[in-house]
Amino acid sequence: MKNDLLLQALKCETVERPPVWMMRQAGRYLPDFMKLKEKYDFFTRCQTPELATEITLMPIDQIGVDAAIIFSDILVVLQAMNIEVEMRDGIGPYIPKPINSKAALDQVILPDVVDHLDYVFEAVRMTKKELNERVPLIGFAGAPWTLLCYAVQGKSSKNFHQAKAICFEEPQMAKELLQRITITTIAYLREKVKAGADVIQLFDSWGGLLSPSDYQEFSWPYLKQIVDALSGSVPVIVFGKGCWFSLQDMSKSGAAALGIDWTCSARNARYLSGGQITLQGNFDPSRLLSPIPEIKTQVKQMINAFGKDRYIVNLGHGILPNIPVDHAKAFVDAVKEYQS
Ligand code: 1CP
Repeated sequence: MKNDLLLQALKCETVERPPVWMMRQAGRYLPDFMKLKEKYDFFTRCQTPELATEITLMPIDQIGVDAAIIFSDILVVLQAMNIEVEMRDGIGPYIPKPINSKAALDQVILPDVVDHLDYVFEAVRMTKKELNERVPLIGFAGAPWTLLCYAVQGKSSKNFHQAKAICFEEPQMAKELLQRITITTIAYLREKVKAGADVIQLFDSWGGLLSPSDYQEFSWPYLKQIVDALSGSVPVIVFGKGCWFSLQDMSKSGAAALGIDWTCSARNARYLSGGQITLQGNFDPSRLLSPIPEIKTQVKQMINAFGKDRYIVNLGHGILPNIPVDHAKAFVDAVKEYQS
């Protein structure tokens, strides 16, 4: 691997500078991506390995990040489980028949992931070939809790009340769904690793909606099963947005690194995670709207706060669609210019 900074940081090795990549770096704000978006709908982009590969490589060539993340979506796992998912303009993900009853749950299958999701594995193989060992490739999945949120609520929501209602009114049903998602996700990620993914990141984007004790019941045990199943083969990064309360458990789980959002200071994150594990984050994505000199100053301060080792520079959540490309590039350049 020509640039293995990310792998070094995940092994807690001493690095000349920390690696940098950005969550959701492969879409959203890049003009070339917007052009493809006019021509092909969302799931066509995911299901066509040539397109997924092209999109995955854009930020490597145009922004200079130290890792690629395969272009896909966390919701493809639900599709494989016989849950119909559409991507609607102005709404985002839309599930016409939400899983909100036992009858609906009966329709949810444990799929053969190779039959249903081979297009993802093909995209991983093709991207690995095109990358030609320039930088590592990250594969990903959603946490079972975050996928349950969409499956039950049927679309995005500020608070996912219907998803929570199922958990608290019908906990056995919710847990059955969480377990089926977990089993499918493990099979899916094992195939992604077989296809060539060097690192796996798990996104628990809605974990912070749960109380710490409910997180222990409805999210963490399922995430932990996935970490246990994968961490022997590749480094696993766990990102729970708003999940500062779980950093201690996560740090003892076998995960190689933990993602941090911008509401948690570097100092608190290091304290809560025990000070040994690699951390990733946590620039406020909106901060990329600041003038470039300000971005550069704040990136330097952020690296000083986390420390250059056991650290992966990233945003605290996905990049926003309205970020100017030169600002995203300035964020990456600031890391490359870093001197302690
Ligand atoms: O037509 C389009 O381009 C739709 C926008 C879009 C894109 C570019 C969606 C719909 N998904 C994606 C790609 C995507 N999604 C990636 C690919 C790699 C990359 O862009 O770098 C990844 C890693 C995801 C992961 C994802 N999807 C998450 C977890 C990360 C996060 O942002 O919290 C979540 C929650 C989703 C669901 C989803 N898919 C798409 C949208 C708009 C959403 C979020 C909707 C919501 O706010 O609930």
